[in-house]
Amino acid sequence: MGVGRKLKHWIGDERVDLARSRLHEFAEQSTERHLRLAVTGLSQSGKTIFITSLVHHLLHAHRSGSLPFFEVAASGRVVSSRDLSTASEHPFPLRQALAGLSQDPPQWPESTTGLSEVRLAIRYRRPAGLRRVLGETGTLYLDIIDYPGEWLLDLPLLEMSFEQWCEQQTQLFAGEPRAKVAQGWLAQLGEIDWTAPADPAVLRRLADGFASVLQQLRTGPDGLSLLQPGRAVLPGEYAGSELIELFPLMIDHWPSGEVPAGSYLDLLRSRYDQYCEQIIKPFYSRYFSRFDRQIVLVDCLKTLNRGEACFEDMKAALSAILESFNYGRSGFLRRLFAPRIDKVLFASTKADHVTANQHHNLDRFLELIVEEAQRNIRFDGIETRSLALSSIRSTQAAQAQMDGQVLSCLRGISKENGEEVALFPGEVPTELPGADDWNEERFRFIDFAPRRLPLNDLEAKHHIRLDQVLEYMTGDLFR
Ligand SMILES: Nc1nc2c(ncn2[C@@H]2O[C@H](COP(=O)(O)OP(=O)(O)O)[C@@H](O)[C@H]2O)c(=O)[nH]1
Ligand SMILES: [Mg+2]
Repeated sequence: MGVGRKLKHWIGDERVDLARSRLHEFAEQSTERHLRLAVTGLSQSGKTIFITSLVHHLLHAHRSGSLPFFEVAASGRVVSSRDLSTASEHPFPLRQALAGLSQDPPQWPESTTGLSEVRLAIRYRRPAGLRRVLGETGTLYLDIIDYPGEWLLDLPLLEMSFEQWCEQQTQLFAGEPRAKVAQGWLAQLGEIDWTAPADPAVLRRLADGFASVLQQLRTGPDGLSLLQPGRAVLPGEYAGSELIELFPLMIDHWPSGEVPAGSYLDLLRSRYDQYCEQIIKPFYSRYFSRFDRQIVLVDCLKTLNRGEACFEDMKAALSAILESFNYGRSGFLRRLFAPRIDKVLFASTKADHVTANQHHNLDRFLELIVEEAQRNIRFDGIETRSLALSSIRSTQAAQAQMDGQVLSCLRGISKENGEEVALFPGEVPTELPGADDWNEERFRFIDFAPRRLPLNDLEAKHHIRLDQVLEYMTGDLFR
């Protein structure tokens, strides 16, 4: 403003004065930019590894050439970057993850269960044309937030009463594999008089039982994802809290008439309301509403391996998750806060599990799964695309001869037994599989042990397309 005032006296022209002072203000504002980039996905989709590798490559972007499609890095405009995560309330375990991945033999990091964040400051030189107006350099403050996709599965509860939720879950648990896994637990529900005065210890036992049913469904052979309440699966900061001792009442005969105060049913119903008010809503208003852009990670290959039940369930879970970005439909999201996310990237992780000629199929396959959600998101004015990537490329291309033909194969170390394997993992379908496509032999995408991620001297071959992710999500801000 000071400069503007002086100019006014000197030039004596109101209009010039105004234009100059605006420019000056703009220049001041634009030396610093902030971006809150959220990363989510169901558990094991690859969030921790993705963030670890992305941040590692970013922190080396000023001197390694590992990000050829990330323009600010490739053109040598990154001056330096700093990790400011210690200032955060929930720091992301970057150092531990890197230590494991860079040791010999390298190890995948432990799985994480809550929300955490990395804070980076990236100092960059502006493109030549903008330097004169905006100054030589600028700083982007980049927060990357990791949170479980499972928590987004709770959003629909906000629009349902406890009774409606119970009815919906009863239908869901009538199907396999849920019915079989929950059988014993469901029988316990039948033994209780739900109108009798509640004993909190009994409710706790049942809630623990339900949480372990959900865990079994998640880790069992079908690897289910559509599990509620999300905090019973991944409690985060609510571990051990009474607030998450909640389960759907799935009984044949719902008690009729007035619900006596202090009864089991009364207590369970008020737990449900508390869960909505004290856990779901605060998550959206405190965290979700402050995200600027979102990356959703999906492990498409796992679901193809595990078969139809896993695949269909993941598809349903994913569309439930994507409701959180569908502001048009979710009117109550708008009532909670003013939406601010302007870009959503869907990424199919672990692309190193397939040969390079299948990456395009993997892009396409993910697109098919999220097609409808993407259409709705675009309608709301949000930019979106899908992409296959690998955070830590752990396989190498190889070739094999079979019946006189040359086949593209992969070589890597098996995660399960640590032995070197060479295999032809199969093709990624370019259409959603129908009931006939699920035969045992079709897909063989095995898990690999990580290839060592060096602490220095990073190269483009250590990942697949992380640079494209960075360019799409942040490229426009390095001006
Ligand atoms: N081959 C390969 N495996 C990966 C990659 N990213 C993740 N994984 C595998 O996926 C598992 C889960 O990843 P993690 O990041 O912990 O998932 P999260 O639960 O979403 O945080 C890891 O233990 C690895 O086995 C990758 O880029 N390549
Ligand atoms: Mg994790």
